[in-house]
Amino acid sequence: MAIEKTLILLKPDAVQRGLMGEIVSRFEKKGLKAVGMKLVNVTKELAHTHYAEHKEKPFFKGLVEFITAGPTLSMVVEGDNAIAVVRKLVGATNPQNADPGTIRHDFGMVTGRNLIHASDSAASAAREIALFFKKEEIIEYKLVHEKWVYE
Ligand code: IDP
Ligand code: MG
Repeated sequence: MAIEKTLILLKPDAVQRGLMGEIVSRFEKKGLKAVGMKLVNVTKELAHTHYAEHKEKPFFKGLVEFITAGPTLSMVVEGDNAIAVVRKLVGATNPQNADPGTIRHDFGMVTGRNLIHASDSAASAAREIALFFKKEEIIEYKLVHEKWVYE
């Protein structure tokens, strides 16, 4: 097993549309463990750092406006191969290309309102978790059902 942690942000559209519970529930039901969770008002500065790889893109200004437009639910989840598992549950960047059953397909219509962010690699996960969470905000604990999720 390769137990990993990954960063998930429920973007302001997900929060405003009342989809937090529905989306968090999907991660819980899958068997992932929430080890960090809080509402964050992403500042312009944090948005620029988090999305630095996109700063030359035409959509960058709109992306920063979107992610700073209201609170995000910021989460760290943990599990076997969690980075790839979460990206699969999230679906393709454009909700119209995302597979049915994924979060972006099931709740989204356009790329600029695609509900959720998830780290795309081990390096991104480490960088993004450190940007959004202090060490003491990550809670290490056992779930009683772990032996029924993993063999
Ligand atoms: P990802 O979130 O699936 O990893 P990225 O290509 O890393 O996708 O883009 C980051 C975010 O930037 C997307 O989730 C989306 O919110 C936004 N974005 C990407 N491409 C576009 C676009 O063409 N128009 C508007 N927003 C975009
Ligand atoms: Mg990305």
